[in-house]
Amino acid sequence: MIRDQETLAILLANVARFVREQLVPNEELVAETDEVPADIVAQMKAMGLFGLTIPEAYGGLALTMEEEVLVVLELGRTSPAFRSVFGTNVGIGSQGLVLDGTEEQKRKYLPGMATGELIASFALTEPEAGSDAASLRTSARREGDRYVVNGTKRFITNAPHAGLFTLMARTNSDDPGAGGISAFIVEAKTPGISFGKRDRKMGQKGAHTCDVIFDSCRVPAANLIGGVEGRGFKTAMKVLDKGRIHIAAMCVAAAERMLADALAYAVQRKQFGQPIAGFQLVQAMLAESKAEIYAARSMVLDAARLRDEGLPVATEASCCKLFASEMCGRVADRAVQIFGGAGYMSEYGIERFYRDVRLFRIYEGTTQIQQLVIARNMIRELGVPQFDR
Ligand code: COS
Repeated sequence: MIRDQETLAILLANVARFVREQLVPNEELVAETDEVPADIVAQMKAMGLFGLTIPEAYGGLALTMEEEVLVVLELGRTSPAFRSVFGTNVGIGSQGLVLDGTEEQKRKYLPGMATGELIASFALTEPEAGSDAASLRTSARREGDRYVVNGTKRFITNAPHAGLFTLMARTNSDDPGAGGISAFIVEAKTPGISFGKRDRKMGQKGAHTCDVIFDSCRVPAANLIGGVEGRGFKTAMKVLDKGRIHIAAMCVAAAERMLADALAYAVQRKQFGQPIAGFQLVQAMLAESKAEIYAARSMVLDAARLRDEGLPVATEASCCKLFASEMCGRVADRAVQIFGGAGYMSEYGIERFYRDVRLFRIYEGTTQIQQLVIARNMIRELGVPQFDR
């Protein structure tokens, strides 16, 4: 739902200019140094990017899902690592609190997240609990006015920079499933938290992940999100519904960028006496990519509008993430193909995108998890008794 077309247009134009003038020229530097320069992070803060989705009352821009998607469609036209700097504050790191936190919790933590002073990470995945998130083992045992947390979280985006974690941990050891899980806000400086070394990854240099280890870490009971035990898994799933639409928009934007680069290359690169864009087999790759991007863009905007209307969008979010991330992978593959030998060479940049976008099919739920969510929801909607749990 777009609230004010004029203000949104200014924001989108500013973001597009920032991407074009500041981010794109620094893509290679970030890939080489594995760091986003501090002055770029400072500009992101000044533009309010850390607080895109945080309610205005806590200092954010309170974008609707549709507005957020439109911003991401601009932001994503560069290396995905740039978005990661503030991505967890906009999405998975903050939204548990926004959706289910108490007023007091929001007042304490959201303003810092909105300015970017506090980096928020989402700590769900564990060494033995990836796709099967409900099987997580990190425990939070109540002792007086504290919970004692023990366990290890894995591949946690922005953990090396985090000021706090939205942590999912098991408060009820008698319930091994989703119902035994609670969500907490845990400050990164809490004694008992330590960090693994930074993971070395296939791509997305400049975006950092690592293990987070909780060893008898004592978290105030006041930091139980919403103040109620056993709701953490649902909080995580709701956060991921939103996150999956956001990531799908990232996929569309990255695919648009790769296609633009491939098209620009195809019209200047000559073989057999003419630009390769004149050959129908190359045109087929361009056209397939264009059509698929258009389909994904339409899906993402539709799902965003449905969410803004307050409708449940778990199925649509998974459809978007499934289709857009797979589409992005196909476009990346075709873009490398259109570049030919140059596509394999680092200096042309397209192989870097090819590696960077591979993650889209994996994080915030693999393609296979999206398929499972969609099909299970379809079957449930039928209400056939033998499929009832
Ligand atoms: N919104 C609100 N509630 C939801 C929900 C959603 N989108 N999805 C599930 N729930 C609820 C269910 O309704 C159920 O509650 P009840 O028992 O009260 O009915 C509870 O959560 C458990 O759901 P379910 O039984 O579907 O859980 P499963 O363990 O069978 O499977 C999947 C859940 C596989 C879908 C989940 O674990 C998942 O998404 N895994 C991928 C995790 C992921 O994306 N990780 C990426 C890393 S984080 S960046």
